[in-house]
Amino acid sequence: MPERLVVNTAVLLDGYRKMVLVRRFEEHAERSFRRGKIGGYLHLYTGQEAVATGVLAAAREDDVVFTGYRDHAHALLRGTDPNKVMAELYGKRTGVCRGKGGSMHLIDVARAFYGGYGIVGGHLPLAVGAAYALRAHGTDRVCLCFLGDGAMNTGAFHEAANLAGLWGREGLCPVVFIVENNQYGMGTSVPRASANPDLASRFDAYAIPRERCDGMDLEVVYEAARRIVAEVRRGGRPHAVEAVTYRFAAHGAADLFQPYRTKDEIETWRKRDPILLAEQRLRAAGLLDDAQAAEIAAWADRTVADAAAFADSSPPPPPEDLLTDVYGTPAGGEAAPRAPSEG
Ligand SMILES: Cc1ncc(C[n+]2csc(CCOP(=O)(O)OP(=O)(O)O)c2C)c(N)n1
Ligand SMILES: [Mg+2]
Repeated sequence: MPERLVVNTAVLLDGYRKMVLVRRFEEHAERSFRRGKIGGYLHLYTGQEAVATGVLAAAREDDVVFTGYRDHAHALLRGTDPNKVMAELYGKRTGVCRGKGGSMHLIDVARAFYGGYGIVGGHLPLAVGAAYALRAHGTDRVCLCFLGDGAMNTGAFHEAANLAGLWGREGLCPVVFIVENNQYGMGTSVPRASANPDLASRFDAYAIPRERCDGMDLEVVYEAARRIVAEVRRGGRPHAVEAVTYRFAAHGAADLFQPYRTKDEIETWRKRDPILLAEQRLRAAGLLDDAQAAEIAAWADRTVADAAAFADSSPPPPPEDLLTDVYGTPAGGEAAPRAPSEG
């Protein structure tokens, strides 16, 4: 039983509810993928819930968020309607990207959620550029940039981290890098892929302050994020946190046999399931009983069932939408290319 006191009742209880919703959402998404309702790729967040939940609870609504392709939770936690997230996975017109982004490319600009990227590390330069723009435009908004352990081995990471460190000297790069170290990049463990597996320390090369936290513990993540976000907002300088976590799910829905890890390893991490930890702590503090836990589970199941029904009954995008929302129309520039059918 965890000995720590509950540091923030509202955050822990609200975060617990949200983590249960994310877990149920992902479980349903996997079933739908197996039944052929979701095409393409599907990467689940199961096991990592405390990271995005804790960090985003510490952010302001107008702070901007970037992540990779394991992005369903980030969209849900940002407040995107679960119906629209599910419909996007189903490739339907009612999806948050009108059915043309899919699981890996969720974007909800109205909630300052800028995606959702399938190219590993591809979002890092964008996030750093966005952070610079936020400061250059005189705002005090910060950019929250989630990335995987694998993304740290891409060239884009080093370019982005270098510019963040450089611009940060002038207080012009308010970005928080949140490394979700879930121990694997596809089937390759961190020690097999990284010359220096101490991921947090790799930010030293770019003069970016860094730390590591327990990514399975919602309160620990929240407390770290609250302090870091406040500091980054104040100083306009980047900061990195490596959240040590684990994905219980396969890499993607096509990763069936997982020969790269043992059942024992998964079971060991499951003892620190972030939802279990939060639940134990809430119960120990007298903040949750069986009836409330059942009510939360039922609410999550209902929300997910409604989202699935909405997605199921929604139409796919019509063929004439093929090229809409693909290219922008630059101010004063040429219009977007027309669809072939338009001649
Ligand atoms: C540039 C690029 N290289 C390779 C891939 C193939 N790929 C997809 S996921 C992945 C692993 C990424 O691992 P990590 O960043 O740790 O994220 P996680 O899947 O653990 O969330 C790779 C190599 C890709 N999508 N993009
Ligand atoms: Mg990883």
